[in-house]
Formats: sequence, structure tokens, C-alpha cells
Amino acid sequence: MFSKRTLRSALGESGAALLATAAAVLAFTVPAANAAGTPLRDLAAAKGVYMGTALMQNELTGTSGSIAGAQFDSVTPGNEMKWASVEPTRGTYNWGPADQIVSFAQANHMQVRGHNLVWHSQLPNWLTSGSFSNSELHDIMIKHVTDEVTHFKGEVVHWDVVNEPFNEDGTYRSDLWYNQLGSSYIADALTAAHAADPAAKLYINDYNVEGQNAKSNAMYALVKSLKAQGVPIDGVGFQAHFILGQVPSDFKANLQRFADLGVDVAVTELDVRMQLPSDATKLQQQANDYTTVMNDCLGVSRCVGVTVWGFNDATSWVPSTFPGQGAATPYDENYQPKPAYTAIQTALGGTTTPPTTPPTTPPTTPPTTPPGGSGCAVSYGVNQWNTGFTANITVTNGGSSAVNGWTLTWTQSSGTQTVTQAWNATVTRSGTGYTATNLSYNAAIPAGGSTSFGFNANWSGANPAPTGFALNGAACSVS
Ligand code: 9MR
Repeated sequence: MFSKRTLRSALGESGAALLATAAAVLAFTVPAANAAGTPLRDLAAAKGVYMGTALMQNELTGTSGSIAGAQFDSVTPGNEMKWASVEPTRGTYNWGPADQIVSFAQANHMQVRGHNLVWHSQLPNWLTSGSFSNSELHDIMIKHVTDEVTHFKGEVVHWDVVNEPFNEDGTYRSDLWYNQLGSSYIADALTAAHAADPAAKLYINDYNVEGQNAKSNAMYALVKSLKAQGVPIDGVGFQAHFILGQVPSDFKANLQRFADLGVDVAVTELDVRMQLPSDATKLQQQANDYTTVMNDCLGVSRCVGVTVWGFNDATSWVPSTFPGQGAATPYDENYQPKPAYTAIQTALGGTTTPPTTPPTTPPTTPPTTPPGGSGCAVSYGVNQWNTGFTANITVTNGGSSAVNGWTLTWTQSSGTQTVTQAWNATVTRSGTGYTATNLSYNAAIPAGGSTSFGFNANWSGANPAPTGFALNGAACSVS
């Protein structure tokens, strides 16, 4: 399982330097993720899985970058690592767009799934129209795999080495690779990738292999045979581009049979498309479908994580490929979380509203303490590694009247901390002082109620425990 700590150590000094550079160019304060409750990435981490999203280069800033960084702990570049993007001219590499996504991931403590090395689509013209001999094509493939994996060595945790090798009937796809090199291109690509980065987890990735059918049977036979031959294959990616209401009922059993071969499994490109316009009934069915997929993965111990293929309907690939269809992702076109978002959150063990126990008997002595002092309590949880930390804060209004609009302030006595994202609040730092301010949807904290928010930050020098919490200027107790 990926953890922030292992990513950090895997990144080493150059990665840490990159992170520092990327963090420095981030705006000091970024908009909070527009969803209530604990971010998906934190819930997923607590379950021992990752929660990822595809992202394109133009989605790294503004609202999309803010939500992606706050909610997800894995990124798959949507197009930027594909052959046509990376090697548009033979032997001349264009790493810039993919490097930007990797830097974004590092700055936000996210892992990267590399997608993809050998595929039938998005190939450059020089390759598809080159009329290369079989041996020359083989050398071109090995060089591309070697060069790309080497470039991202230590930065990409999973590689989709081979993408979509099968037809629906389980025969090999008739493409450049199979037609000229035969099915051995798959083992050769995996072997080259492993030589270039022995630590990377190597995957074969395909769609319509989620249920047990001719195509997934062919994938199963291939993986079994690769394992038997000692070819370096670590995982199978199930893209999971679903149609509303059509998640195969045997998805979990299918994931399990692959896991039983001794490989990891991952849901790599999840979305659930519907005929537009969406309505409440369809969105609820979609939420049920997301719940099913999450539970299917969580029910298989070798299912290492789930990636959605774009987290928002504004940039999803679906409408341009399936005219009249869309609304396939967990956030709508205005970046508002949909029922599918809540479904993921709930499947990962989260709740959108903090549980409160309504009093069964009215208090005999009405509390007189206003918010602050003994009327305010803060719980501060921190997950810290060598240069970064995640803080989760719950503030309870123990006073007798509701708070409408709040700021929580505190100090950290030394060191330099840079807030990179916040959720459920806007968090700013000035010198050693921090201020968290409510968002519109959580401005009110009822008497006896609480609200939670959190943030990610980098630190250097020292990162002492915070002190002096105050709610609207009045001191809070801390636990
Ligand atoms: O999301 C990608 C989209 O922007 C591209 O236009 C498209 C081109 O084929 O590829 C999309 O991503 C695909 C992924 O790489 C492989 N599985 C299917 C995805 C959706 O088409």
C-alpha cells in the first residue's frame, strides 16, 4: 500500500527538492474543496487503499486543482504520458506536460499511476506510418518503454505498461503491436519496464473485463501464463467505464479470481455514464453503482485502489465520445459533489454530517458559558512526515447558543509552514498565526454541535504542536 511516508522516502532528495519548488509556486491560500466531511483520500488511506482521479494538464490550477489535491491521493495523467504526447517525433521526448502533472502530484502528496506505455491508440504518425520491419518496431517499442520508465523512475508507482490488448471475444486486438510482433510484445514490454524501474508496479489495463466473460477470461489466461513464465506482472487494471445500472454482479468475484493468481487488482478509470439530462432517479442509481464498485474493491484485499476517469462532469471524456450521454463522474459540471460523491465517501467509511446524539432530556441547568473558554473544545489530529503534514481539526461549540460564522485561530511557535490545501474551511497563515474561516455551508455550529475541517501543509525547520486555539477570539480547550 502507498503511504505518504513511503512516497516521501521513495522520492528521495531530488523529489523533495521538486516538492519544495512546486510548493513555493502554489498560492498561499487555495479555495477549500467543495464537499463536506472528511476528504476521500483520508478515508481511503484509513482503509488501506488509494482514491485517485485522472487529471489533464489544464486541470492543475483553480477549482479543479484545488479539489483534486484535497480529495484524491493518486493521479493518472489523462493523456500526457501517452506515446503521441511523449514522443511526437522519433527519439525526441516532450516530457513537459507529464512532468507538470507529476510535480502537482508531489506537491499534493499524491502518487502517480503512469498511463500508458504500449497501446493501439494515440500513437504518433511517425510510428503508425513508418512501415518499420518487425525487428525495428520491436526495438522502437523497447526504447520507448525504457526511456519513459527511466524518465519517471521513482516517481510513478504503477505503470499501465500494456493497455487494451484484447478484442471483446478474447482474441488479441489486431493492432500495430500484435500484428507485427505477436503476443510476445506484452511480455517484452513488461520486461523492459521492469529493467528500467524495478520498484514500479507493472499493470495490464483493459475495459469490459470487469465481469467474467470471454474478454476477461482471455486476460486471466494471459496473466496466468505470464506469471508461470516469470514475466514481471504485478497487477491488472479494470477500467470500469460503466453504463448506468450495469455494473456486472460478478465484478468482485472476478477481481478475486485475478487476485488469486498472485497479482494486485485496481479499478483504474471508473465512471458511470447516463443518457442526458440527468435527474434525481438516475443520480441515485449512479450513486448505487459507485457504491457497488467501491464495495467490490474494498471486499478484495488485493484491490489496491480506485481511480475515477476525471472527477467532474465538466471535463469528462464521455459526452464527446457518446453523444447524448454524460454526467458520469462524482462532481457535476459546476464542481459540486453529486450523490455519487457521497456514495464513495460513505463506502470508504465517512459521513457527511458529524454524528450528533440528540439530548433525550433537556438540561436542568442551562449552560451559561458563551462560545469560547470552556464553551469551546478543539481536537487537533496531525499526520506528519519529514517535510509535510495533514491536520484534521474538529471544533465543538460547548456554549448555549449557536455560532453563526466562525474563525478559529491558533499559533505554531516556530518553523515555516506553507498551507497547500484546505477542506471545509479557508486556512491562512501569517507569521506563526493561523486563521481558519468557515465556508458558507458550515458557518453555523449549533450549541453542542461541532464541525470539522483540515488542511495539508509543508513545513521546514520545526513543526511544533499548535497552541492558543480560539473560536471567534475566545480561548478553547484542546484535546
Ligand atoms: O480521457 C482520454 C481522452 O481525453 C482522450 O481523448 C481519449 C483518446 O482515446 O482517451 C481517453 O482516455 C482513455 C484511456 O486512455 C484508456 N481507456 C479509455 C479512456 C477513455 O477513452
